[in-house]
Amino acid sequence: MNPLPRSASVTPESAALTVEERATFERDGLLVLKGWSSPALVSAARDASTRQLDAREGPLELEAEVGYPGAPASTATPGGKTVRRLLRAYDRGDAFRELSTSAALGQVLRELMLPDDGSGTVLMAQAHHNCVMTKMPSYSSQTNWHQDVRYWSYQRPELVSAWFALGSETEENGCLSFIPGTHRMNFGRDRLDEQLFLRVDREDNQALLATVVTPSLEAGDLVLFHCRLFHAAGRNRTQETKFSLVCTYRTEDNLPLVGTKSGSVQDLGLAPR
Ligand SMILES: O=C(O)CCC(=O)C(=O)O
Repeated sequence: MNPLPRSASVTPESAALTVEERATFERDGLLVLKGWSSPALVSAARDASTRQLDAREGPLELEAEVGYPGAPASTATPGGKTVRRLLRAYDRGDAFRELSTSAALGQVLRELMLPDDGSGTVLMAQAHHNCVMTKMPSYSSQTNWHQDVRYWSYQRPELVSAWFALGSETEENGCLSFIPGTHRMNFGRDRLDEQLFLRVDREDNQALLATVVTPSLEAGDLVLFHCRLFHAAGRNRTQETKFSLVCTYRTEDNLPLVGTKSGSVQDLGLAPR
């Protein structure tokens, strides 16, 4: 029998997170919740992802468009049509909606993002992430060290992303690595390259890279990470596509800036308890 998913134990009366979990997130900018999603929901999201990838259901983002190391040089070269993301995940079916806007997730996010008196609301930001990452064999790329917020435009760089593993994620298939605590640090422009990736040739950055963590994930695990936390991922060196749903959340008082991509789509409320 499958163990009860972690999310099922979250009730309106209970705190969703322990004091230690909240402290871990505050310190590291990262929290792994093992066994968060139910196997049935993960399986439905994975099946839908596989089906939509096979049918090339848009909107899609291709590896060649991103142009990261290892990506095909153009859409006309071998592997050039390799998909990196199924965009607009929320609109792609019930399983994605249930995972990304569940009441249980809302409770966790409120505990991490709202003031201690719990005032305010958390919204899902539709303009960023809101996708299924499809890391495919052969032509997937390497994502260098970056902060997600570098191209986002909000009043404050205070958003949290939720990464739902829809299968196992290991170094071999290109899982995420993180540099704990970097969400609380300030990085001068000279520590980043022209595309705002962390410069790995600098000694100060190398000292940080000695502290990297690479959590292996199983289907159903959830990773929450701060938008200023440096993270990276390798290529998929297996023969199987890795699928992960990733969505981003803001508090209602942290508004997207007018006229930017961040403010181009209406954000979404999470399910009430
Ligand atoms: O899976 C990857 O390659 C990394 C994804 C990521 O960090 C991003 O798209 O911001």
